[in-house]
Amino acid sequence: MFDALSTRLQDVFRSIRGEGRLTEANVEAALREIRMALLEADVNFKVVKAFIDRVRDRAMDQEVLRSLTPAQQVIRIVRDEMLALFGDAQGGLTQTTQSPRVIMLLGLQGSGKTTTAGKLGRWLARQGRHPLLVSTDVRRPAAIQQLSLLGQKAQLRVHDPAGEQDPIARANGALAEAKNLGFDVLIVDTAGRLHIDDALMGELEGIKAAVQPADQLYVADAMTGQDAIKSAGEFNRRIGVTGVVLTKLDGDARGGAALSVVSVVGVPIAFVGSGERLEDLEVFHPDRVVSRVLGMGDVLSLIEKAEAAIDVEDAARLEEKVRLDDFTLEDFRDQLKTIRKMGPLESIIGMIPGMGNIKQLAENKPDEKQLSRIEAIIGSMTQKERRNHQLINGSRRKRIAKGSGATVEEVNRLLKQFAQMRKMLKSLGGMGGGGKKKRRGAFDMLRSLGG
Ligand SMILES: Nc1nc2c(ncn2[C@@H]2O[C@H](COP(=O)(O)OP(=O)(O)OP(=O)(O)O)[C@@H](O)[C@H]2O)c(=O)[nH]1
Ligand SMILES: [Mg+2]
Repeated sequence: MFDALSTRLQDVFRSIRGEGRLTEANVEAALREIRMALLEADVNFKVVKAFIDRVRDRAMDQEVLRSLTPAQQVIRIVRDEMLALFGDAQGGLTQTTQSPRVIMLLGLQGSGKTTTAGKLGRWLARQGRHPLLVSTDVRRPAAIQQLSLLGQKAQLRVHDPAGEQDPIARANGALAEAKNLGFDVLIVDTAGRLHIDDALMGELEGIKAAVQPADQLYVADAMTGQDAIKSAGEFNRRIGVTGVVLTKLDGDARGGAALSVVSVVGVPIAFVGSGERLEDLEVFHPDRVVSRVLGMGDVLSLIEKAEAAIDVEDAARLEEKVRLDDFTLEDFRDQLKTIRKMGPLESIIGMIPGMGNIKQLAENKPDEKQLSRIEAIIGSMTQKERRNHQLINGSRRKRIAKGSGATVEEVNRLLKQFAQMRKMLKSLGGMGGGGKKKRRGAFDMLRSLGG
């Protein structure tokens, strides 16, 4: 989402790094470029002006200009000020002792409220919480059913008294059920409107008064940019908003909305949604986003994704196999599956520092289709072959190629890659000497990418 902004800012930084000494004119030129980049990324113009003024104030200091590393200092100032745009608040839910904790989702039509309800439920369940979901959207005919389907998919309980058409009664009923059955979170989905209208506000006020949510999350479609933020302000004035969920950041939203929310609305970004799937929800971490925008990679998010996808016991078993030189094509296939669970390769590559803006990577990146082909080839091997790749001679290669619709060259290439990977894993495993302490070696490897 921040690709264009990120590329432009990195160009500016590269050009000032190229100057041995920085003059006021250099800095002013860089600031002009940064200003344009932010405006083009759809950051609110008032926010941009205040931001540039603050950076200029600090960067024009003679101490900065005459220091030995003026460019680095300017870059650090930009980074600090960008972080300051997000205030002190971190993402996630508010602190509360309320039990059950009630989370109410608000927002315009189609912004992603219902989807976010399902995602949040899954996210909470994964942390050992017991969420109950309820829809109060009695306006759109299929809305209640949509939440029930999502609940089924995420294996979450949805409160749905058949025939109950009063939003407040539905919310009250859900709260009572949560208390009776021991659910510790209640997620209340609400109806959306195309525009803010008094009927909707009245309804939301009623629900709020009935269930008294600890979190009132405003769900905003990032693709609508500044408009989304304007309505967030209106909802905040009339109902109250504790945090914003920015959805659809996977699309071609320019991301500027994210940099403007706190300054314009005065509430933190709690979560971001980056896809239609239930797992496409992340707690918002300002520092990571800023690092990403400024091209410092987003290794922490990458590690979290890896940790969510990789089972620790599996990882330990795998390391043991590598150590014993017992890593087979079957394991190789499992690894591919794990990588694919982490999401589209593009988004993973984008998080690795220094990789985000390598242009030719776009052409050379291993694509999803290739991965499916590899899986197909391994799939048409016999179990014996998968467990002992050395068995796979010429005639077996031909048979495997035929069975998977691949060419013999493709099979050869795969076997060669596998042999290389095996060797690489072996040498990596060898360095640590194995043993229990190196259990999470794969994560350490990812971590080391950041440092
Ligand atoms: N690409 C993408 N699509 C999303 C995301 N979040 C939601 N959507 C899609 O946006 C559409 C609308 O989502 P809903 O969750 O139904 O939105 P809503 O706010 O509940 O809509 P109403 O109930 O009609 O007000 C659906 O097609 C979702 O799949 C996201 O983060 N990325
Ligand atoms: Mg909905």
